[in-house]
Amino acid sequence: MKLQAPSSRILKAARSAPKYIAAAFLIVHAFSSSLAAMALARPDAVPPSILWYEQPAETWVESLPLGNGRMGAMVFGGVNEERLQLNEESLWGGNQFETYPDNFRENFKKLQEMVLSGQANKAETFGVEHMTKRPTSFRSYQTFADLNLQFEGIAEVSDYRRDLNLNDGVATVSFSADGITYRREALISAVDDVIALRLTANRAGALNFTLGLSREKDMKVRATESGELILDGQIIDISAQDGGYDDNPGGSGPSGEHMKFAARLLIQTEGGTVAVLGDRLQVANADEVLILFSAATDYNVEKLNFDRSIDPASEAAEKVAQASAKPWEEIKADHLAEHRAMMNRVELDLGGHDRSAIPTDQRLKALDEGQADPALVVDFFQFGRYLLMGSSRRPGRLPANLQGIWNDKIWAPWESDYHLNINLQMNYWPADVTNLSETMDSLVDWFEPLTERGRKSAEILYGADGWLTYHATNVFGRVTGSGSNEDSQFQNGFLDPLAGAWMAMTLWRHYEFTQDHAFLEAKAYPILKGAAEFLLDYLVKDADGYWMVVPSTSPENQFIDPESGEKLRITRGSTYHNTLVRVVFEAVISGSEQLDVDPELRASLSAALKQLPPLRIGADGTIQEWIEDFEEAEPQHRHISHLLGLHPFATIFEEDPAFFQAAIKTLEKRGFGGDIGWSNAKKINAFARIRDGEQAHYYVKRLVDKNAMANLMDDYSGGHSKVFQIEANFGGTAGIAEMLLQSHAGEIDLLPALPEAWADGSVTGLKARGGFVVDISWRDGALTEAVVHSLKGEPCVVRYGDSRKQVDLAPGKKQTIRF
Ligand code: FUC
Repeated sequence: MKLQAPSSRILKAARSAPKYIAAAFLIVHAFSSSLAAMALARPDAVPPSILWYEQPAETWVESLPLGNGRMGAMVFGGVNEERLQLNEESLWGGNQFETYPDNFRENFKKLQEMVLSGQANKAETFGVEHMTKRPTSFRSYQTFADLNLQFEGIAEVSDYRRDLNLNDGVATVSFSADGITYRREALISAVDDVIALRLTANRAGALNFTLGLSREKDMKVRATESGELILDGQIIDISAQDGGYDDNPGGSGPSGEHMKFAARLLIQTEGGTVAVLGDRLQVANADEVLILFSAATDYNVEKLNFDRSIDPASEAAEKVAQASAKPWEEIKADHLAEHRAMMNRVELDLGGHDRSAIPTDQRLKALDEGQADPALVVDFFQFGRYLLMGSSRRPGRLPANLQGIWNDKIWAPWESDYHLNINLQMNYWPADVTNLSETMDSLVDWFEPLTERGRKSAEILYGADGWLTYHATNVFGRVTGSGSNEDSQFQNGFLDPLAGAWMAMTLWRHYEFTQDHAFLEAKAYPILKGAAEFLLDYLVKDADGYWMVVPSTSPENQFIDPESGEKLRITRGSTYHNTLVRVVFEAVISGSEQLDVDPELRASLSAALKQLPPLRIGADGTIQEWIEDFEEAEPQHRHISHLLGLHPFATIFEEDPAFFQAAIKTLEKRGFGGDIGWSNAKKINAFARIRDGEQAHYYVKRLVDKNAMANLMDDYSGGHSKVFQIEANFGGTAGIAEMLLQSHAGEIDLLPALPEAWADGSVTGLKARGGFVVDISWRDGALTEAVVHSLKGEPCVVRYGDSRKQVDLAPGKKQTIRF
């Protein structure tokens, strides 16, 4: 049996490393920012990534995102009407509740027997009928409000420009009219936790507008003489029977008076006047204006629930009051310093011509018409990093959801929830490799209490130890199966109690990158251990003596049942589930060794590992998705869950050519898979692991060209649906990094999948497992040199093609390597 990364050279070394202490953590972090500063000081630094347009956004998917991890804004840049659509990370409809189907344990046993005795079609019908319960789903993440500025009579506009500087985190709109040049700058500061909008004009007294906050429901707003807008609200959920809207046919939970929320806005002007105009403010003849806004709810992540001891109004008011004591220049300077310190850690140059003088939407169009534009790929890469910072970072305490933090609807597609059968995992693929490790903090803040709730679920539903969570969950920590109706609740939900275990592996990878033993001990290991304990109880021995997941499924894909000819999902021991059991057990074994704890558990897991069903190759030469060589109902299905062992895990690898070749065939057979953004992103990563730069690049182009909308956010379905889903942005960014640097196989692997289109280039600041930061430059498709910076003093092997070099560096030291 092959072990995954824990058996690698990097991690073998890590096992003998001394326990990590908090002081060392601070030193390493200080050091990594000094590395970032070094990278910035390069004389040939590439220009900043700027998305820019010659016209205002007409639709939401053209507007430009700002985010500080807790609040988000989409800036439209209209001339006579400026709109900022606003979000706060925790504002959800609904409340905390679970749906436990009646007699679940009893019925579960019956279901297992049906599956084990080959009655899959009967089992599926039985499950949908007897192991589901209404309400099958939950309510949605909601838009917070709109900030609207209404100007009058600005006409004959020239020199219009709207841009988003990713390196600054500032959106700017500027134009001239009637001899006056107007300028608006918007940012969301993580330092002051406010949204700041600064308006100027180059003629005194030229700023005249009204200003208001609006929301479809559940709030009131009041303007005050001192230039404030006071917004107070509480989400009132009305049941479908009473005429309320419900997006889910299976129901979305109780009605009632739910989350409280509030916002405070303060306007400060130089010159002119501010007056109350109904529920709006009216600014007349001002020279300069600064608008400060902050929003809050009574949500408490530690409780995964409302907390009526929190007063959102005073939280929002306090943030605005504190920021208002600072001049704009200071707010902006503090924001720039904080934002750039994270954003500028990675510089990427993929060669090609400088096309930054062409607006982004025109560059996208030219790309579609066949114009090469590697620099636009760089913008897309950096935009993914920007979005992750904007939606998963302190002061935020929640992970990036299906839309990060940006949603303009009261009921978003898929509730904009946390989806754990690919989406939330993909959100965090770029976190460590693109040097944004602290974006993991907000994920962990939410995930840890979720696993506590999942313990109750494991006990009630299966009488099992440990914890579980299913494929869809929310800010209230939902840990019972969810789906839009009974069918989905069973098929996507209850059939996949391993979705949370997959997510837990994200914490393990974070540990592999950071080598942060304190994190391993306090967070990753206890969570993974709970996942393994659940799995030990959940597995059953089949007639062949294998430990099996029964029932099992492969996310959202169906096979043709050879008995009944029906399309089914229910089976035993899918490759997806078998892979997850394997990697979780291996991680817990490795973690327990490194922490020197739980020898008995380690022994049980090691014994179970030897009796997991083997990976199988089907008659057509592809990796089998199911334990039997079933015919796939949809051979090009968007999910490729049977290749988790290729990526993100490493149980299918080059040195095992039979499975490696089968993985290639599997990818070829899947083909486009409907051109879903995240599926294309997944294929970039998979082909990068195959070391096939051309195929990986093909999917990069597909993603940027077909799936990215005018603002570079991902269109879920091939550029036509205009439904934003964020994970393809994140998966694409991670995939581009994966083409340039890999470290899953115990080595630092340089340029493993470099395509011809990126013949000359460089990247600085990517991270590798084992505690390394790596800079790489290349020319004519060949490595010129790499610089390896060691953060933790672990030994490592650096690979380029088939050549390898051993590198031993003390913490804080670096070495230039040429092959
Ligand atoms: C998974 C995917 C869908 C969609 C949804 C939010 O269920 O299969 O394509 O991305 O998540």
